[in-house]
Amino acid sequence: MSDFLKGFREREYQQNSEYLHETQCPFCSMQCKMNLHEDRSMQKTRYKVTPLKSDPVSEGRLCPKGIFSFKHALSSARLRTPMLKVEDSFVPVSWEKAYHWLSQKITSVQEKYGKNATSVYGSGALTNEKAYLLGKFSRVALETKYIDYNGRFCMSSAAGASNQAFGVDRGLTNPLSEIEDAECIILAGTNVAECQPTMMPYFRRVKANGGKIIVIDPRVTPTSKFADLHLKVKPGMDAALVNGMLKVIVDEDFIDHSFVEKYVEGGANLLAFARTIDLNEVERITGVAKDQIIEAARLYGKATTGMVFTARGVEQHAGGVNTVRNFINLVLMTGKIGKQGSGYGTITGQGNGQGGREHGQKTDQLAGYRSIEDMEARNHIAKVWGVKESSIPGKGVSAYEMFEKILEQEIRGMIVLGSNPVVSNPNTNLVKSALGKLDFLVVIDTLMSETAELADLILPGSTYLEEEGTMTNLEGRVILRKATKKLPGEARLDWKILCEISELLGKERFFSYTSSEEIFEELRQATKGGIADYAGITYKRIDEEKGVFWPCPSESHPGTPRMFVDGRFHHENGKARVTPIAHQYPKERIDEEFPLTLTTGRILQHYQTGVQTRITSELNKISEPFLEIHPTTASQIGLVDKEKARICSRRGEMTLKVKFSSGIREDTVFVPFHWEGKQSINQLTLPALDPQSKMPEFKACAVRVTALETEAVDSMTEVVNMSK
Ligand SMILES: Nc1nc2c(c(=O)[nH]1)N[C@H]1C(S)=C(S)[C@@H](COP(=O)(O)OP(=O)(O)OC[C@H]3O[C@@H](n4cnc5c(=O)[nH]c(N)nc54)[C@H](O)[C@@H]3O)O[C@H]1N2
Ligand SMILES: Nc1nc2c(c(=O)[nH]1)N[C@H]1C(S)=C(S)[C@@H](COP(=O)(O)OP(=O)(O)OC[C@H]3O[C@@H](n4cnc5c(=O)[nH]c(N)nc54)[C@H](O)[C@@H]3O)O[C@H]1N2
Ligand code: SF4
Ligand SMILES: [Mo]
Repeated sequence: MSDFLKGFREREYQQNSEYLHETQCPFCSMQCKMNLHEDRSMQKTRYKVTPLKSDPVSEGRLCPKGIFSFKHALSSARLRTPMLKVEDSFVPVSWEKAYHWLSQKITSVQEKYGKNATSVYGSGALTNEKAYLLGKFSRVALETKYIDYNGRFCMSSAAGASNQAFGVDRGLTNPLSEIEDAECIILAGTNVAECQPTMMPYFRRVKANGGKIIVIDPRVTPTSKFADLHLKVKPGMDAALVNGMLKVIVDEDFIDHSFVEKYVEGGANLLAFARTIDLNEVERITGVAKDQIIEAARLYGKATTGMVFTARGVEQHAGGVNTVRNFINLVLMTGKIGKQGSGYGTITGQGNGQGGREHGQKTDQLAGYRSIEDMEARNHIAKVWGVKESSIPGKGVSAYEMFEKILEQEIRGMIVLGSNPVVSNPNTNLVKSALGKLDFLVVIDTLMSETAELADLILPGSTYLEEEGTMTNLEGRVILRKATKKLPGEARLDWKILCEISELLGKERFFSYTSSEEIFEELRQATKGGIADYAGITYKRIDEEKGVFWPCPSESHPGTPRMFVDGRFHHENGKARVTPIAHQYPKERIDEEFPLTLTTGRILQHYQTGVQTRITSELNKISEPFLEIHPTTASQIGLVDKEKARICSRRGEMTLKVKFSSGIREDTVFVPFHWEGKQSINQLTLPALDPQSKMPEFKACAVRVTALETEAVDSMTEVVNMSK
């Protein structure tokens, strides 16, 4: 343990049996800092959480998920011992036995079918240290090319677009503190009020300063209610909507000509394309009135400063990369970037959605956002790891495609860390049947997830309370989370588990870490000179400076809160790139049989597949699965508010309680994805992937909603796997 961390532990104070642990919320990308109070004065220890006023990101705020975030981590439902499946039920076993079983499995699968028959599935919830270690574990310990992670569903389209346009992908190009300097904000496909609630006050300040907020979303949300202008776009049609805005911006000359000339490549081409756009056609295909498009373009175009934010609403589409590029086209053509209060941001989702996508969990990537196909990058990483460049495998396939590889019997074994793919993938019927075909499935989790239930071996890992490490928040700020509690039962630290499995495979010399900080020290070397350069960041600096923004190439470098200052972009010629984007329709068009578009997303109380929040009664009791539908559409079908209806796509069918909302488009229905089993909407979603980012089209597929005959409710709750 470093002196500095020792110092921290000593700083924990004890007062009337009350202990205070400084930590941060494990959930979304805001990573709000908080204090966990532990009161041991009574027979049963009591806990509560309070926000940390000195946190520059949350500014001392917590949302309900944060306030109750200790519940799952300290619950009796925590996994406390390894469990091996014997004849369909789990039997607690010792670590020794678990590892013995696992090493035999890995060895026999690899001997029979080759190293690539084993695979790894990671997560954007993991610390940078674990994300980095998992990438190394898969390439050095398992020697497999098959590694990918749930961030594929989360960030990859915006990442792809940013890399193409700017030559680098860092969530927000500006710190949150600059939002208030923007005169106009565009929030496209992002429901901040429910998904990053503690970020809302930053936008409130924009309004207080006289700025305008535009929200683009097919439905009224707590975020859109706050907007000055709400464009209720048809799901999947955002690229067309932006083309409409670009047309107005060109015609009314809101272009920043000198910026485009100096710093942007492809401007003339885009201008010529934008002139050809027909606003009436845009109105027809997007469902947004022409006047509203013109108003939005004027608000953003006339503003001297402005920021555009996108999230999963525009990114989780088969054309997600192109759509985000079009939003960035808007930003670059108006020169609103690289300045105080002007920039672009994809609002990262998971706690370490940003860092998780930088250090090698992506199949085509090595630490520091390096490409696994770049010889220089491979040589650099090989040196840091102490292996031969030629021993580092090439790229495998994306997250969903790994399940297809299982069905093709190319993958025979899988280790999952920090994800629940049987609930979070599209078309989960396929995912479930794939997992059933594996020779072995190992899940390292802290709670019994639906994926863990299907495992052959469950290994009890660590939560945010027990494990120190760094997380990179939505701003690109690397922050340090300290360990505060002891592990329950026989649970072990995730990173130690990875090191121990490496040892089973005879690779202990590459994984001989004694602390998370030691892994971070290696990560610094591995990222040095890369795109996401952490070389200058140390635990000590993070603590003293309340986080350090990457890129930070040396210890004397201050870090980079604002990117692209003075128009310096990261492509070789220093210029950013714009390009004409032709809109595309969702892959599955509505028709007579399936006349409505299903879009999916989140609600305030639950987190992701719900494993961590469904067991918290304070959060769970105020929410239940539902299907949001416009009353006009509902009455045409004969639905009654709050009663069950049947929803059906080409891949499956389920029943859900109906919730009327006059705020949603009449041609669209919305279902959150937080529930499992028969209530999991991903039974119905479409696995169409963006060809560039491989992100699935979670946000649009064709469905039919029908009324349920009351007496038939029971038989119809059975999920019909229509793909069989
Ligand atoms: N409460 C809560 N907070 C979370 C999470 C959670 O599970 N629960 N998860 C975290 C994670 S990992 C992520 S990725 C983020 C996600 O954060 P968001 O992306 O903000 O959340 P979503 O609800 O998935 O989608 C946002 C909005 O997109 C809209 N939308 C759907 N289709 C379209 C479309 O075609 N165009 C446009 N413009 N909008 C569309 C939906 O109506 C929805 O309101 O949240 C993070 N925070
Ligand atoms: N229909 C639809 N589907 C979606 C989306 C959507 O908008 N619509 N959004 C997609 C997005 S953006 C995302 S990010 C994914 C999320 O999908 P998942 O990653 O599958 O969802 P989580 O519920 O976050 O699962 C995390 C699991 O890991 C465990 N866990 C968390 N942290 C740790 C840790 O540090 N160590 C260990 N050992 N275990 C840990 C939790 O207990 C939980 O079981 O879902 C995607 N799926
Ligand atoms: S905003 Fe996000 S990080 Fe902050 S308390 Fe809520 S869920 Fe946790
Ligand atoms: Mo996400």
